[in-house]
Amino acid sequence: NNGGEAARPKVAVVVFLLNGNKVLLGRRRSSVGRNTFGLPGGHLEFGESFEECAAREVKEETGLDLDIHKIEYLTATNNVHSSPHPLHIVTILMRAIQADPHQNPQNLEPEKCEGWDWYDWDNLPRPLFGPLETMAQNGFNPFPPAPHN
Ligand code: 8DG
Ligand code: MG
Ligand code: MG
Repeated sequence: NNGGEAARPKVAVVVFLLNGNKVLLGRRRSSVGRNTFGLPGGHLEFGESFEECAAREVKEETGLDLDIHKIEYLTATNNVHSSPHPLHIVTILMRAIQADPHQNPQNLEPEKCEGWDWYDWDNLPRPLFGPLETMAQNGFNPFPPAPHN
């Protein structure tokens, strides 16, 4: 399914994993967005909820366990990529926190990622993956509003 007559959009679920004022990012080795910094996440599997997919992909890619009661839907994007091959992907963006904030991310899919690290939202690494750069430029912020006193 590479964009021919019968191609259909795909669904991805990606995760803003928050730790204090930091977010987890890794430099991509996948062909789409190679060398850019992206979020953990991947394709929705048949029968999965967004939350299940978020927890599964984060576990597969980083070894980190999410607090399943604190995985939240934030927004969705609809992106058509033409290179390196045609790809139409609807991406569901979730927010999550770790079950154990002291767990360290592991690079469990090194063929797809150079490694995971925490970055300040106000000092993001560049280049960001295109759809994420667009969101950042549009003023999107994945952090919950500060509680007022
Ligand atoms: P899978 O085989 O594990 O299911 O997929 P993956 O290899 O982990 O897929 P991915 O490229 O990491 O993510 C799937 C798609 O999600 C990707 O092709 C484009 C879309 N996507 C966005 N924004 C982001 C982002 O910030 N990070 C990631 N990883 N994917 C994103 O639209
Ligand atoms: Mg992935
Ligand atoms: Mg994956």
